[in-house]
Amino acid sequence: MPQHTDNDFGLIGLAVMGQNLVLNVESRGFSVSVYNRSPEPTEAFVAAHPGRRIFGFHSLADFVASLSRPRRVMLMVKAGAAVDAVIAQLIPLLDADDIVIDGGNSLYSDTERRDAWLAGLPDKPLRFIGAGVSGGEEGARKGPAIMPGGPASTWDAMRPVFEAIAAKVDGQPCVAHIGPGGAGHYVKMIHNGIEYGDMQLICEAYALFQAAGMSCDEMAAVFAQWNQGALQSYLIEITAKALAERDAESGRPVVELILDKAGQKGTGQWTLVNAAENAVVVSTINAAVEARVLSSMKAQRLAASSRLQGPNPTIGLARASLVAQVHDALYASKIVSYAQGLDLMRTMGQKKDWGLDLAVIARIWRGGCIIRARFLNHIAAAYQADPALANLMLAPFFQEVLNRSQQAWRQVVALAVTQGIAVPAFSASLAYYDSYRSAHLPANLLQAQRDFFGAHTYERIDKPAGQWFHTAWPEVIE
Ligand code: NBP
Repeated sequence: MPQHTDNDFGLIGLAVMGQNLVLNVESRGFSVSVYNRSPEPTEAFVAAHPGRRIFGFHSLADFVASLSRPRRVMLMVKAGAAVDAVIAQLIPLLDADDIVIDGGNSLYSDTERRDAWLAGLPDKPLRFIGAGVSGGEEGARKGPAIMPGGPASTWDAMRPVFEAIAAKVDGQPCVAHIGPGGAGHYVKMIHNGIEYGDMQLICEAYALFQAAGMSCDEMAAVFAQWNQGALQSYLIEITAKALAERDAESGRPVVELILDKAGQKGTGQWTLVNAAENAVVVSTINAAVEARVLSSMKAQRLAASSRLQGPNPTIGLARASLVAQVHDALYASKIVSYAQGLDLMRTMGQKKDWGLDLAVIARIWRGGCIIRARFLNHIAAAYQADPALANLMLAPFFQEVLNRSQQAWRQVVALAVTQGIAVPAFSASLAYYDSYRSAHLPANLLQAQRDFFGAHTYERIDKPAGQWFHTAWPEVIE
């Protein structure tokens, strides 16, 4: 393989994301050194792209030696132990101030640990960036959304490359310095949680349309039409395209041939764990993660389907009314899902003192990433107008949409419940909306129960806040 030194950028991990990122970086005028643990992908990749300034190495030492200083080495390897293994191999080869970037889907707390590890190396502190990269294969090649976390000085050193390779919306790159330490990977985790919510909400709309007897082609036309309006987004667009796709062998819609068992890789679950740790409600994302879990229990569901009773869904509503109502339910639920994800980011950002700018985060999510959508312009505008916004639902634009949509949303959830169609994300979102807008909740009775069995005390509506009372409740005779 041709050797070349003084290259601008190094990338380790030539699976689907790594290869496409390298092609992207090289196409913006940077020379790139590449290395992969097993040598075959390196050989094949370099051979497949002759004439490009991509240089493959079979030795990590040669790879490192081929880079200009400070070296910029990006890892696109499997998240978890592989990242630690590669970093440990790199440390003896790098010099102080070289920059290591982890572009995989690492857990933010692992990123914080690695940041401290590299910054704390006694003889030669290294700089570390944990960068969330979203957009899948196509995004990596043409322009992903990038969420880098780490010291501001390291961001400055990486900025030219990141801004060159990121997606652009209205001429602005879909990348910005998110914050220190694990902030970038954290924001990518929330992005993925929100992605889970968006996907599940679309699937619930599909379930209702299916129950109403709509064909995949009819549904594809509805989603394509929705993609021209307020719901315009990458996920709605690919849903329309997926529904229209026919199997070459049988001529049937491909979607109808796919087994209804969803997979997941963990970022949705991480979001739930973090939400629980911070006592923030992410019920739409929770419903989405749990819907995937329940879908994966195919054998149990099949067995239960002949034993547990429910109605046979019949949706008599006129097609146009159903489509309009489901549109509104989906839009309103989506607003709730984003409100919850943003609330979690705000809470965690404050706790960690990350200085997260939610307007900037919404802005960089507008392009390149899986949740890219027109809708994000309104979120960016809402946080720009009011950075201290307590909840997205209260921004004037979203308040108006929710007030306008709530009736149809209720009708859709009621219809689904009476017809026995599970719509966990629609219903969880609506319950959040109704709880959040309730001046009074039944938690007074809950406090009575807590005080009854545990003397946990309660505040009273007729006394100043902060005064705590206990009642001598009657004894329970067993
Ligand atoms: P994978 O996540 O499938 O990882 C495969 C790569 O990791 C290969 O290059 C492999 O080398 C390398 N690797 C492994 Br596995 N263990 C290693 C070790 N101990 N030492 C060195 N290298 C090791 O690749 P991917 O799908 O391209 O994703 C890369 C990262 O980007 C992941 O963190 C992923 O979560 C994230 N991501 C993926 C997508 C997507 O759409 N795929 C989107 C956004 C983010 P080998 O060839 O020698 O086995």
